[in-house]
Amino acid sequence: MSNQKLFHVAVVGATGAVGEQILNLLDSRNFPIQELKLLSSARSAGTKITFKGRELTVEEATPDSFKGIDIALFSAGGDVSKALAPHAVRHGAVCIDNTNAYRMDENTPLVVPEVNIGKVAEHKGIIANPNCSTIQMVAALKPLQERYGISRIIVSTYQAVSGAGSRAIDEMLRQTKAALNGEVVNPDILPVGSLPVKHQIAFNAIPQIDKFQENGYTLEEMKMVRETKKILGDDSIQVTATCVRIPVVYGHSESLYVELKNDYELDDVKQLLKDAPGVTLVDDPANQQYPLATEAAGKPDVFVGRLRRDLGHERGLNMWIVSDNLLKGAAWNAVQIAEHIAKG
Ligand code: L14
Repeated sequence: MSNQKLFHVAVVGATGAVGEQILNLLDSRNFPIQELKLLSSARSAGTKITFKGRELTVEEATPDSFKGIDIALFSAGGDVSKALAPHAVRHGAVCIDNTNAYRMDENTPLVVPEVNIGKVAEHKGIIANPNCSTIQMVAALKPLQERYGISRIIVSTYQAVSGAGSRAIDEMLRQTKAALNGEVVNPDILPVGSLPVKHQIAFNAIPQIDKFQENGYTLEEMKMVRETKKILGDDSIQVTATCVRIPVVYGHSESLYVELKNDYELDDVKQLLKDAPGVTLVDDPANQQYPLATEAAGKPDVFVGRLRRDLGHERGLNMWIVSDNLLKGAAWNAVQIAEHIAKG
């Protein structure tokens, strides 16, 4: 389309694990770009990145970086979003924020396009991209909520190290090699870079993602609780979560138990999930087919399987949900929102 409007786009956190995927998607989706500005912290400024055959230099993000920008995609951590998104808004940009900074802000829509794209219209400059684990869960739950209603959710996650950034990927690979060589493993980043105590991730499972809160839950677990209610638009849904880091590079997996408000037939649930946008049903136990992180990696969809009724509760349902945490869990969800805005 030759008369399509072209946009001035800024990517904040362009050198990070999510930023890299955002750039890949803007490229492969042929996002209508007039000007692309790559921004980062001072630490990564100066890095060269090639986009559509042109070499771009990453600049340090400052309040003035956003002059003339239409759409700004933030994934450089909550502190950067808190400091700079208001300036981007002041300069007239729409911000799509991948961090935890604005998700629970009442003026900020929290959007998963398959669930609540209509909320984008209510934005006041910032649209929040939900937490990776929450996105894949609500994408699978939305059709069930519409059809049966949801009273309760119990979820345990098995989260990939890439969620904690490219340095956490390096750490996991380095530790794995060291352990296999019989060398000492020196934990350096996980579970939380800014906290003093570190744990080995190679050949391990760490029941801590993000910082602990006063109530004994981690912030990641509380994000799932609060964001799920906000996105599904129902504060009365009971949600409880346990979030665990495992030595997988790409793809979060989740064991989900959901209690529905009305009776269901398993075949109907399967059909609903088969028809749900952005969801792929992989559920064939006879042929040992179910969602796997290795299969989901690099793909945009949310994969659902292992569907089975709770033998002790008629309206209880178990399932296994897997998605690429850097794609649907972050970059793809953000670019979907950007595409919606670009369409006008
Ligand atoms: O709130 O797997 O967006 O470490 C992104 C990284 C949540 C934790 C967020 C991870 C964080 C996630």
